[in-house]
Amino acid sequence: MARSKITLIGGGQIGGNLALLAAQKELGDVVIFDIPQAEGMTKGKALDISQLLPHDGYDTTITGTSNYEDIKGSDVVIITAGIPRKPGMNREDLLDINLKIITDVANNVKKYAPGAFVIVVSNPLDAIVYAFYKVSGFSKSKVAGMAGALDSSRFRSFIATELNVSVQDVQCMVMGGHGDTMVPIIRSATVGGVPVTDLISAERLEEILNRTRFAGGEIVKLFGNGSAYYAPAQSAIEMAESYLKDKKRVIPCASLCEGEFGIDGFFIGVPSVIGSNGIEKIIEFPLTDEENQNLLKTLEAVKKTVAETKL
Ligand code: A3D
Repeated sequence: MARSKITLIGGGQIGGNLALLAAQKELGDVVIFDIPQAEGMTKGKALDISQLLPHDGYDTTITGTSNYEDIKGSDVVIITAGIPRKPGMNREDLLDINLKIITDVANNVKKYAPGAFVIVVSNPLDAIVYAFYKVSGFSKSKVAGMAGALDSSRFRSFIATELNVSVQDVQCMVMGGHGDTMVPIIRSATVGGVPVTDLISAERLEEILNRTRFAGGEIVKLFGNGSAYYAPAQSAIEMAESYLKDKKRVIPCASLCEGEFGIDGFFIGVPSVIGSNGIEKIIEFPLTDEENQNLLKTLEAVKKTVAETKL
């Protein structure tokens, strides 16, 4: 069987880590694409990663390029092209620049990789994934935004640290937009099957939730020049892997809702089944009144940023 082809549009901090993870998981051959000014960097990263593969015997080819022809026939395209946040910026501050970039990227992905499953990571996520969908004309099942996977894993890591238990046994789902209005579904959070609400006080849980809401900003402040990249890369790879291996994992990601949870025409974080047909299904379930209200709040925030795209 021929190897799959994974294209990374944007070879910066997340892009480089995506290449490493895709290679180490042997998901397929990897192409790192970036603008001509950054072509040397993509080629350098490709060489550097290629040279670590013999240690554990990963068989994959990694190339760097600034020529869109090289992305032809990609099975998966992960987009991180754009600029990240600096201290004092919120995700919405990135809209103008990243919107121009995603328009160019969407036109080229449409031309050279029309059959790919596309995972958008660039911020402001909910608006940029919407813009990609509108400009590319891809079917809704082939476009998803990575956010909920990261927000959920942040929450899971904080809970595991709090209780000194394995992260593997902590489950939780975060819905909604990628931003301060994200909606963690606390009643779905469990530790080894035990509801987290039986293990952690309501006050302490609220503190952990707040830390989750601002976890991206916490890292932006510490870095001083850029945003998180290890965990975002891992989260996007989880989505790509589920698609390429038809795992049908249930991952919270920004999927186009058309009536689900009462939302129509917007990408928003919802539990989604990812298999070889892309976003195969959104798992809908009844929300409590409070969760519903919080989801509506997040929808308002998403609508506002999407309106600014004028698409
Ligand atoms: P960075 O290291 O700056 O990499 C971005 C890369 O995009 C750079 O190498 C640029 O040269 C490249 N680029 C710019 N314009 C184009 C273009 N037209 N075509 C192709 N490549 C281009 O940033 P990063 O990797 O740290 O972050 C990338 C994006 O992900 C930013 O928008 C972040 O805000 C976003 N991000 C999202 C999350 C989510 O959870 C959604 C988390 C962390 C970062």
